[in-house]
Amino acid sequence: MRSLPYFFAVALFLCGCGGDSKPAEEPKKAVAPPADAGAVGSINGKITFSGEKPASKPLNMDAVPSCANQHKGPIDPGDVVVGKAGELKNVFVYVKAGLPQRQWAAPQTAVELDQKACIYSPRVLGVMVGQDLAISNNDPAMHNVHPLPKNNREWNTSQAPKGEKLVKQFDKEEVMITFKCNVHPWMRAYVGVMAHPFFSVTGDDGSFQLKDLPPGEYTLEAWHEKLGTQELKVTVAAKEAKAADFAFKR
Ligand SMILES: [Cu+2]
Repeated sequence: MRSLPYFFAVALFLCGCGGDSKPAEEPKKAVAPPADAGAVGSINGKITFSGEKPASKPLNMDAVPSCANQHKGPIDPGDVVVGKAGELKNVFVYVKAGLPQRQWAAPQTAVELDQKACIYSPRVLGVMVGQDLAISNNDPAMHNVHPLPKNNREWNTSQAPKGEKLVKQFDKEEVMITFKCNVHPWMRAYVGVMAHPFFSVTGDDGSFQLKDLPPGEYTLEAWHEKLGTQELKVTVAAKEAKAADFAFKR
């Protein structure tokens, strides 16, 4: 038996009625069908750094005791974080080219960005176009969250100590949007906005993973705030787990 919604849909289609005439919606790209679990592959890699680490000074929060009091000793700016074996943290890795022309649905869950001890955490993160970015202030200090996009709308919003979360979205792709805070000049975060879900940020071990990729020939880009960008061409076959490593040098 046909369901009631089916009949309504047919009736709407036949008469073309739907209330007041609205401007025609822009044609949308087809939504990607659910990935065929048997055909997708993945790219797994490690990002390393070798050479002389770019100089960076400890952060000076002396002017703001409520920030400084939350730290002991020199405050690492966190801009170039390299492990013992050269593992490079906070690299944003994403598929730059090669994906089929589809619209990829953004997750319903928010990506979290925290401000703690007057530092953005995480420092580097990715979010999909239209996905919620939920920004918290866990400090006893007022912050003013201020992204500096080139391709999206700029805004800045004050956030009271331990205040309500700010929930924001970006509507265009952009690699990367720098976030600053109008109150604390040292604060930085970098947000990559992607129209697809194939991106990753390296952690302490320098590794990244891009999962559930349709088979294809891809150009990956690895972005680092101080060390620049690198590209790599990678071909992924069905069910293949491909290795792709980046090596930053100085
Ligand atoms: Cu701040």
